[in-house]
Amino acid sequence: MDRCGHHKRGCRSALSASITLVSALRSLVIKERPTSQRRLAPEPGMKPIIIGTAGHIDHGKTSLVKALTGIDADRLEEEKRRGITIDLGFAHLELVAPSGEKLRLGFIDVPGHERFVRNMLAGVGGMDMVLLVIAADESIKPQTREHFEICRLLSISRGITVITKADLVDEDTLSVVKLEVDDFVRGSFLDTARSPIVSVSAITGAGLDELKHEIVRLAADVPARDTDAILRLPVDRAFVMKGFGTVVTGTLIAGKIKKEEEVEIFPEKKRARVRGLQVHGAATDQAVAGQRTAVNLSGVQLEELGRGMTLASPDTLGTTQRLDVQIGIHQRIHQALLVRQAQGACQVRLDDVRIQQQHRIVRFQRQ
Ligand SMILES: Nc1nc2c(ncn2[C@@H]2O[C@H](COP(=O)(O)OP(=O)(O)OP(=O)(O)O)[C@@H](O)[C@H]2O)c(=O)[nH]1
Ligand SMILES: [Mg+2]
Repeated sequence: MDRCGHHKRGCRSALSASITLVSALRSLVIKERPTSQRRLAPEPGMKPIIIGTAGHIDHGKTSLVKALTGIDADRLEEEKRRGITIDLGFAHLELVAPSGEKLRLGFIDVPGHERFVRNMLAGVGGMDMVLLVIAADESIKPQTREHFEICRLLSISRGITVITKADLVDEDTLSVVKLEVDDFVRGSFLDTARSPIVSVSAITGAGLDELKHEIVRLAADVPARDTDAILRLPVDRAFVMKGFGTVVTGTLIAGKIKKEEEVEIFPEKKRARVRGLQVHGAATDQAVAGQRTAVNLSGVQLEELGRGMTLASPDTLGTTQRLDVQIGIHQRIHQALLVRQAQGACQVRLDDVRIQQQHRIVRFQRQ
């Protein structure tokens, strides 16, 4: 790709704006807790923030999470063997903002490989902010675009663009990549007028402090989640843990969950008891909205659980056969959207992509 010429025009002002922003933020002070304290149960009053990664394969998402938190989010043996992320990975870090507010950052690391985009999709729901990771030696690639569009379609409203592998390129190349990225995110939730571009190296550690400053700055605007609302925990993993039994994990998106309480698993409407709870790997009696939570359940088998289900308080949710669906189309897809009702089935067709359900379209309205 010719990185020069085209991108050199008209981008200086945006670049200088981001430099001004960065210098203004240097006055922030962040206190980091020693590693030995990081597995303690979160203190009450600590603000939970969920941060997701996004970006092309091998652009350094997992390495960045590890450089920030010290935790390797690639937990599967196959991931370690192949050197790629396959499924969602998790890590956490506590920071204290200059205001004294304590932040509990939960990271969700997603795979960049195009074949695992379904797993990426399962991770992005519930994120408070995203780190869009772009490698300095490759710049914008297909899954950079795809993940960015997914974040936009899911209305993620906060994020930071992180240029990784800054140690692999010279200053001139880095500047050109920044200009390309500036152009790419213009007009979006990552526009440099409100979201910075930070360049880092997971190898040398360069830029990591600045990135933490920016995370803390954005975290201040993340609204607190409603801990008094009805408990809802969408399941993103279910597994059996030796000596404990069935465990599900997910981001608690509303309400709170307590040890020993009864929960209902939707849509199966199966009841179970909360035998144990963990937040970021530490045992606790209660988890609140915004926290990454693992729930040890009794009265339910692994086969009855899976990604996509929701844990809630008994009798608080209902299942339905009628949905209002708003279909958003990826900006770069120009093919016509075809929605039709055929033989009692609803068919949504987009070029060669088909979504077919044995349900009926009651009304279709084009906006
Ligand atoms: N030189 C250099 N190498 C890096 C840096 N960050 C990551 N790498 C290397 O790039 C390769 C891919 O890094 P990962 O962190 O696994 O990339 P990823 O984006 O998580 O990859 P997927 O999850 O498979 O999409 C590894 O060999 C890393 O060591 C960096 O800042 N500098
Ligand atoms: Mg990875």
